[in-house]
Amino acid sequence: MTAPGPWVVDLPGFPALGRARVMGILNVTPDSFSDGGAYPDVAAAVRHGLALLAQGADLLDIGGESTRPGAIRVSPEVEHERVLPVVTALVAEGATVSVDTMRASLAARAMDAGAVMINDVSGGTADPAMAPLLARRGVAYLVMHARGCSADMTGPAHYTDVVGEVRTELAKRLAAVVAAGVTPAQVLLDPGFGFHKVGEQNWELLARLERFGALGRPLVVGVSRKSFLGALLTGPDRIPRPVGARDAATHATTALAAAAGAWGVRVHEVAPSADAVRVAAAWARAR
Ligand code: PMM
Repeated sequence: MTAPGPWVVDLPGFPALGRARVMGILNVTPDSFSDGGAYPDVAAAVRHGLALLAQGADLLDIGGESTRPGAIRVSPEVEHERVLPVVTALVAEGATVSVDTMRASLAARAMDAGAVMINDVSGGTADPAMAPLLARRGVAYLVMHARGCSADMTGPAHYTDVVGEVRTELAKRLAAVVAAGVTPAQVLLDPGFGFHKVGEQNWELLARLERFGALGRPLVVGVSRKSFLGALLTGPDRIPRPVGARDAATHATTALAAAAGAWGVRVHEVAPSADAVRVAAAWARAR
């Protein structure tokens, strides 16, 4: 892109593509809000991962612990059992794999199995061993903004300036992981849509992505199928658009985020977003 956001930079293991990347979501969980229970065994999960790659996913984000509002944490053993065989199989198929986990024990084993990114929705706060581990391994570390755990997603969602406060809090998380030895060049940042943000707060963040550019790191946007899209598309019957019918809106946000310079988008349905990132890059090149 000739008009990139300042956060479009190379990361270890991820040479520049000239466009935003599409991360295909693979939740190996019985209870994630949109695709929970969809892949009951390793073979089904691997098949879905391969389908996402065939649709144009640049990388897969594999998670074994739901973070939907109200979710209760699973044991490390259960999370390991769900995730590791799927990571191993998809790495063997040549996939670029990110693992969505807050646990250093799983992150370590996933990296041993070939994962090249760790996506930590707690931004390094859930497990004090996570940042030092990433510091030793040197792989890409996606640090997301949240204000606590998923048990209560709305209680902490009080902001007077959501963009400014999320940016300041993300800057503090970045400084904390760097203090633990992570190099800034490893880090990607994510405002954490829906995580302790409600309704309009998500739109304000999406409309001001460029303000996160000041943090100097690549930005990932994860809004796929989230409830603020459902609320936007509430029908005349006043029923929010159900989770399974929010993909078109998701792809519209992909184009907006990519045009704003995001490094990547995290989506459930890949193919239309793979087109949308190319549209955004062509648009940006022609500006
Ligand atoms: N959202 C979810 C899970 N993991 N990771 C990042 N980096 N950003 C997100 O917005 C994010 C995430 C929840 O959505 P899901 O249950 O559909 O995966």
